[in-house]
Parts: sequence; C-alpha cells; structure tokens
Amino acid sequence: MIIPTYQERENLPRILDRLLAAVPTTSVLVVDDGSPDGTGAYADERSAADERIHVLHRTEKAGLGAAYVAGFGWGLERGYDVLVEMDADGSHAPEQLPRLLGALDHADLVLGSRYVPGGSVVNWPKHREVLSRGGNIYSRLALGVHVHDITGGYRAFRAEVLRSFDLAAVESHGYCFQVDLAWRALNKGFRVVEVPITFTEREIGTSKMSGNIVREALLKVTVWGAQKRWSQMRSLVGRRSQPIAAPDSDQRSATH
Ligand SMILES: Nc1nc2c(ncn2[C@@H]2O[C@H](COP(=O)(O)OP(=O)(O)OP(=O)(O)O)[C@@H](O)[C@H]2O)c(=O)[nH]1
Ligand SMILES: [Mg+2]
Repeated sequence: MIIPTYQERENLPRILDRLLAAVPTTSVLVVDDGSPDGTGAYADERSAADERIHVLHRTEKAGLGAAYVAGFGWGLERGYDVLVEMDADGSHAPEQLPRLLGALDHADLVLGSRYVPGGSVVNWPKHREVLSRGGNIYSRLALGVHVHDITGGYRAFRAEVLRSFDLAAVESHGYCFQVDLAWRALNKGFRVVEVPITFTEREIGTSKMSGNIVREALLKVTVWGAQKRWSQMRSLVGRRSQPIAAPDSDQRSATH
C-alpha cells in the first residue's frame, strides 16, 4: 500500500489505524514530500513502532505522480506482487480494500470506481462532482475506452503491470497521472476492471486540486485520443492500399 502525503499530519494517524485494522497483513509505504506540518516525522514515529510501516522522504513537493513513481520503484525493488494506491485524506475507505484485492484474482489492474453501480460520492460539493463526472465522460469518449472512473486514485496493480511501464517516462501529475497509467495498461492489453467504492470528501486539511491539474488532464487526454484515431486511420488506409493478394496480418493497429 502506497500513501502519498503532503500536509496530512491530522489525517495520517487515522488512515494508518483504519488500514492496519482492515488488512493487518499489508505493508504500508508513506511517501512524504517534506510536509512542513510534520507528516513525515509522524510517519517515522509510526514506522519505528511498527515494522509494517515504511517511509520514503522526498525533499520537495513534486506532485502526486512523482510520489507514486518513487513509491512504485521502492515496492518493485522489494518484490511486492501487488501495489495499491490510496489517498491519505480518508476519501478512500481502507475497509473496502479487500474488495479491490479480491477483484485482482481476475484482473491485472483494479480501479476503485465511484461511477459504476454501487459506487458513490459522499459530501462532495456539486461543482467537484460535475467536474469529475464530466472529466470521466470526456475521457471515455476521447480515448474510446469503457472505464467509468479513470481519474480515481484508489487502485490495485499487479506488479507486472507496473514493471511493464517505463515509469521514468511518466510525466503526468494530478488526475492525469491516474488516466495515464490506466491508459498505458489498457493499451498493453492488461485486464482492467472496476469495482464500486464509496468516495468521501476529506474532512480535515486542504485539497491540492488546481486549475493546472484540470488543464493538464484535458490537454493530454485530447492528444492521446487524437493519436489513437490517427493510428487507427493509418492502419485502415495502409490496409486498403495493400495488393489484393497480400496478407494483412502485419497491419494490426498498435492500440485497440
Ligand atoms: N507526496 C505527495 N503527496 C501529495 C502531493 N499532492 C497531493 N498529495 C497527496 O495525494 C493525495 C490526494 O491529494 P488531495 O489533495 O486529496 O487531492 P484530491 O483528492 O484531488 O483533492 P480533494 O478531493 O479536494 O481532497 C493525498 O494523500 C495528498 O496528501 C504531492 O505533491 N506530494
Ligand atoms: Mg482528496
């Protein structure tokens, strides 16, 4: 379990307690970006008292994506088979982790989903929900995928999925990071499934959401969608211009 933190001193104790109560066999890595509120120091205290808890300190706030890339690297180096993403702010319920892990029996990547039957959002201001739902509808159409919640940050990866990525090349931040990883997994033909989750708005601390995060996601999703259509079109044109007798087995599109 990887939990990125920035200024979560008040949330971290409770999320760690809930997680370790819900799934006592888990290992936790807190990836803190030098939070000035002492989140990292608190994580160190917990780590000293409990061998299941580990801490990765990074010197400056470099965004959620970079924190996860560092955390994945840490976990892969140590040979974990499954790596899970979860926010520290209580939005993702550790009590629902067994549901995500259970679904990995028949999947390579499990997405906790707010927007499939049984999923829900609690206490979100209307404008946040509209933005999130809109972003997901747009992503689904632009990328031509059947995922209902591609921006969510509660997900479980089989290690081989992450090992197949060039993680150093993932430059996306914010929500776009989540779209980026799911898009890479889908393009590589991994089995991606969604399970319903209840997402609860943070009660304590401040959100790190910003207009830049939304703009980045919009721009990249549009570009990825256009690239996919472009390569589909090229493979169609290529196929048409083949001599009638030529086999077209090598004309398969890179994406699907
Ligand atoms: N290490 C690290 N963690 C971060 C950074 N930005 C956000 N986080 C953590 O990533 C998780 C999600 O961030 P949030 O601020 O909750 O973002 P959000 O869920 O999109 O926004 P809200 O819904 O308003 O809470 C939280 O655990 C944050 O502490 C960062 O730059 N570095
Ligand atoms: Mg949050």
